[in-house]
Amino acid sequence: MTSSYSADQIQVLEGLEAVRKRPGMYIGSTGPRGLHHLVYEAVDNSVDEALAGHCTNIEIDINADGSVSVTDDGRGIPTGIVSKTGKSGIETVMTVLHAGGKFGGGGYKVSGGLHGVGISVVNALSEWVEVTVWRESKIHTQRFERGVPKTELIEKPYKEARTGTSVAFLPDTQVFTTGIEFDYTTIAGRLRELAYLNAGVRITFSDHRLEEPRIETYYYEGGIQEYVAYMNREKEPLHEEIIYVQGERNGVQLEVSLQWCVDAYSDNLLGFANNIRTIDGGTHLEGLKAVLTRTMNAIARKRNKIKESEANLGGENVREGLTGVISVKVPDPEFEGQTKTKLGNTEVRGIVESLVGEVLTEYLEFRPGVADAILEKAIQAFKAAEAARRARDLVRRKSVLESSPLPGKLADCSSRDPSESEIFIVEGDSAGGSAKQGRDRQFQAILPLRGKILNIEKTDDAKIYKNTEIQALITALGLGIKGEEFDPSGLRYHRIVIMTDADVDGAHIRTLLLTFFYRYQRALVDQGYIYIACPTLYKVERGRNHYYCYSERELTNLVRNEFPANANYTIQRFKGLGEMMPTQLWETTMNPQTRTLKQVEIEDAAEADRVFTVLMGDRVAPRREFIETYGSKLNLTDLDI
Ligand code: 0RA
Repeated sequence: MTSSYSADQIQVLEGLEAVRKRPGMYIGSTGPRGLHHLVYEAVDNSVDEALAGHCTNIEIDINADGSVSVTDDGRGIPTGIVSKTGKSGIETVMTVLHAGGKFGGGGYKVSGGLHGVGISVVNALSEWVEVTVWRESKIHTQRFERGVPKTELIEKPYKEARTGTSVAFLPDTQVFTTGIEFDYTTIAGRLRELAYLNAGVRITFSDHRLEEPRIETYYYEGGIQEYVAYMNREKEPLHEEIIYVQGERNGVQLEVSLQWCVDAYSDNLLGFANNIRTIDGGTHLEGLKAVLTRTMNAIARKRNKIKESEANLGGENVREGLTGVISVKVPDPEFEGQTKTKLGNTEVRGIVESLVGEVLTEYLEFRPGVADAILEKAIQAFKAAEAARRARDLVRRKSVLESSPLPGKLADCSSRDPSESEIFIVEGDSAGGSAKQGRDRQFQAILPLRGKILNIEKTDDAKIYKNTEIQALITALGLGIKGEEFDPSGLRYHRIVIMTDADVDGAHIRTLLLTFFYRYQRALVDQGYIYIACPTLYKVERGRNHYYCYSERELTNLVRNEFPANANYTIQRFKGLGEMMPTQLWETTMNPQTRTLKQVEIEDAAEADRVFTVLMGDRVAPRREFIETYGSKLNLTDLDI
């Protein structure tokens, strides 16, 4: 029979031969994904018929033999001869690549399958296909095997007033290397999605491979509005009514539905183009995001939710907690990217922006409560993002801190060996002066602090870093970022000595510094780097001898036990470190041979934590309670340490 083939027919056969030779080019793969594409391709043809307004029911059956039938109640594939191919419409649709949209009612093929290949590809890759068309009171059937017609188009009278198409096919085991078994859940998922995307189309799915067939129907009158409601079913909506936009411009059909939720923080926007899920996004999603940001900022300013001087809300702030579906139907879709799941048509962006912008603005103008609820959520998201950004900046500043010059008021030691170096943190400039003159500059550094340092317990991180005294501390000591893992190699001194006056103010400053070390870099305390200097309270002179006493008791003991009863002596009480001569300060407080240093230890970490919070935190009541309970048993110094 080969000799009777027309040129057209030869082309047709070559077309389907090409599909069989390189199936991956047409259906993506010859694995399970490609196998399931056959079903979707067949269903898409019926969905197109539904979208053209001619079909309301689509039935998908996995038959007992593993074949699949897709049946609709549309107009039925035309049966008359197509002049271009010289064959019936049915045979043309089944054997000519991309024949789907080339003849008939002039409408475009919207669904088009992932690769827009048409049902002839299903035919090419199936062991057999049987097409049944009910049309003009007749039933038409034709059988194909591996793309080749095996029967003529057979027509018989049909009494019932039925129209429609049924395509049954058994995938070719020669093509699908991983088998031809269909997965119920995979198909069900796609069919449900299609039902949501095409409101009013009833899709019935049955699996007859089981003794008891499994049958499910997907039918959503509300379309993508119901889709959003379904996705948000477990969440608390910020506004009851789902926002819905529908329109058409320049042949592009658009549908959008949106609902924000209270407790959701990420955005969940699904994009579809011609019923295909555009996983990689594209111009429709870009347009939607842009118009959402622009519209919500415009409303925010109009409703005085953000002031003139303030920055715009970011897109991701506006979309926080948003669930949305955008579905566009484009006459000539361009799918881009590796997986062809990104919509490329540039005209779509502007169409989405203008249609959604108009409708959303008006919708929210009439529902100020909804507008405010969405804006409030977005503003909260904005603030949270700001806080997060600040925190990140602080981390970035780490390098700035590390490389920033040592504070001018630091009198550093000559040694560069941290293990032998010590730093005295001194209260006030005058004490600082004495300490600088009295120290052994080889291994002792002095950092005078002006006034009281910030209470870190009551301050957010941003303020901590802005404080000049704390900046000086951080850079002088070579500390890292607050709370980050402690790196002792950066530490410039292995003895950090707090040297404050032996009075109430001195005790307070000491407490503030301890709180700082404990909260900023707890390891400094835990690993024993922190010391407290014990300045002398009294100088006792008797003849050519002098003595230093660190407490009242020491003074009493000295005078009572060491001196004869009639001894002449003078007692000098130091009010502050600044009153001491540099040599006195050295001898009494700084000279490793004669001084007393207390190393700060934390015995009960949890308790220490609580005490710092109670004593240095914001809440007055627990602090009062603590002092009332323990105050009488402790002296102020104990309390402060
Ligand atoms: C081309 C033209 C017409 C309908 C169809 C194709 C059609 C194809 C499929 C595939 C599965 N179901 C289908 N339903 C319809 C329009 C024919 C006319 O104008 O009557």
